[in-house]
Amino acid sequence: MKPCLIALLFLITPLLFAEPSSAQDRPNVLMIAIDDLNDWVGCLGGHPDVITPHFDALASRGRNFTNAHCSVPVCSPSRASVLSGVSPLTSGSYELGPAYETIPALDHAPTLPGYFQSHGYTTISGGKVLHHGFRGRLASDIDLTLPPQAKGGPRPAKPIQAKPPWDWGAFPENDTEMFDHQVAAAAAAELAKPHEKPFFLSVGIFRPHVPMYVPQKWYDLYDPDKITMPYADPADMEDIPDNFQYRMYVAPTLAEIQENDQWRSLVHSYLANTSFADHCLGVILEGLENGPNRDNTIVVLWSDHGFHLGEKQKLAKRTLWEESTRVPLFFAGPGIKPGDCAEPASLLDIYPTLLELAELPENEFLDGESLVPQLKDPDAARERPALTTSYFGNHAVRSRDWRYIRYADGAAELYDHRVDPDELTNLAADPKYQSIIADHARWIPENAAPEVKPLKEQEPFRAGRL
Ligand SMILES: [Ca+2]
Ligand SMILES: [Ca+2]
Repeated sequence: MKPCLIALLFLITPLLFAEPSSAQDRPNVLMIAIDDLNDWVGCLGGHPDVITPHFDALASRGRNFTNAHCSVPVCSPSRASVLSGVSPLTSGSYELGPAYETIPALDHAPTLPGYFQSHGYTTISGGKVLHHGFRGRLASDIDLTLPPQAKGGPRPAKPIQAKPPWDWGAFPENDTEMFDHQVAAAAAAELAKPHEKPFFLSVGIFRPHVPMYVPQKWYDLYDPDKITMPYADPADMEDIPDNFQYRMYVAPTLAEIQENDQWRSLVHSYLANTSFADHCLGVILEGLENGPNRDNTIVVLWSDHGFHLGEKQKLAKRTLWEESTRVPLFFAGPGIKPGDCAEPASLLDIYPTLLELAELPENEFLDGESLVPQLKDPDAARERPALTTSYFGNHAVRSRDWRYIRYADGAAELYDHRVDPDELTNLAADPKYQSIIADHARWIPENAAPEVKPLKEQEPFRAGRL
């Protein structure tokens, strides 16, 4: 090469790579995904009895987004939206079934780890991050997959309470037998090591997802006779449209659980499983704390959606109420000062936020909006509410103070969270709130993508499996 060309290359190279720092100087990312965890976390105040010291410690050393919501209240589409940054309203993925790599709108949308990898990061992943895993054309997005490769086990030889997956109880004997504990320990070992390149480590904890099996010691944290039961007065249902009732076909109904006198035991189990998930978080964070990456790692923790434990006569997910949409969302790490933020946030915002924190360029697919202004100042206002969609055409719009729900048939609900955090009084029919409704309704999309149907081989996911 001629000397003048070399000189020219030296001149233009910094322009070609207009990113402000070299890959070597970029922060690591630790992304922790919890499965089916609602706001029953100490620092979110969703349940007065829950014991979650590690969630609370992480939230208090970073930004706790107390008004964060999923874009779809069910596993696979929620996770596909977080990992692609693409809204279900763009992708058409509203239900269990279509895997990331089978959704046409995501054909060229890089996964979050894949995008970091293409900018010089080592990618490590373990446990349930994408619902169907990083497979097919996504397999190369992950450099190192952590053991164990199976999810959610082990399971007892015989059901304890009910038919799996809707079973729960004390099993196995020790934490170290739990797959979640094993993946947490493997992640901790990676976090405790020096790495040559910056890393993007994603780890998924399966509990409190059903079947809710955890060792007895987690049940022993709670006295089942003294735990606070969710508010589930049938009268709460009188002021809401009934068009969403028939959808809840996967989980048992509250009435069935109550007939079998199992409701208290189920709530006890969810608390125990949540405390076990908290234990796994503690294992992961201890690895980070004791290693060389502590001061240069951004931590983001989220759950894929919430969970009903009897509120509005419901168990599980898929509704457009607070129990189903609200999730923990914390960011911690270099430059992030502690404090709560009550502005609405969506899990879709994780992707653009991490890109901005790591000083990587945005890509063209992202539907969310960076939360960096709120990481700098928790009082920085956000105009955009959090939008949640469940099945095609049903939407919830959550602003700082209000939840507005509109179903495909036009039926609506409106709740004032300043005075009604449990969403007991539907104000949608009251003429004095019509301007509030109009202000929220303008966020409901006119042209949501039609639903992507699952591939034939994925039909079992629609047949009632969680
Ligand atoms: Ca889930
Ligand atoms: Ca009501």
